[in-house]
Amino acid sequence: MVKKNKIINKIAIVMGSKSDWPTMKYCADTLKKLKVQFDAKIVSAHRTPDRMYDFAKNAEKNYCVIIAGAGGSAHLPGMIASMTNLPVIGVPIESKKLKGLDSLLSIVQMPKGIPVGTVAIGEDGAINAAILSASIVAISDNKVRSNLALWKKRQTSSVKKKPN
Ligand code: RP5
Repeated sequence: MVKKNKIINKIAIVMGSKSDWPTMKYCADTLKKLKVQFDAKIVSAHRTPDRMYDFAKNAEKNYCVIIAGAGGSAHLPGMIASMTNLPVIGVPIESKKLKGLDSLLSIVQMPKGIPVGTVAIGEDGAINAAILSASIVAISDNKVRSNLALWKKRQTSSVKKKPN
């Protein structure tokens, strides 16, 4: 994202509730490891609709990617995607009652025209959302590109050839 010839390489992590933070913290921790700048905020589609509107309408001024985590009737990623041109990655939070299947289906089944890139339920999805957003930042940021390459190299070398 380029603003007045300045590249914006900051990510926004938003979540519907404080109760989503234990999952979304994996996302934040992964971005920290990759040395990608981010802000984390609580923005609820249902409980704070004005905050959501204000965030989504102004996000392009400060961010290049939005990661939105939500659980249950998880409308936050899709509603934000409807109000911005930034890429939106949706993280389905593992809900208590339906184990996150409700969150996954709410986030992934967007109508054509309003995409949300949806990752796996819970911790794995939160971590992958961070890596995916870092890949987007890496298109225009060489430092993040090399951090990401190193992180992947370390991951590969950590896989043993034998189970014992
Ligand atoms: C969603 O409702 C949030 O994203 C959260 O996953 C879920 C439950 O929220 P709390 O009742 O725990 O605040 O909006």
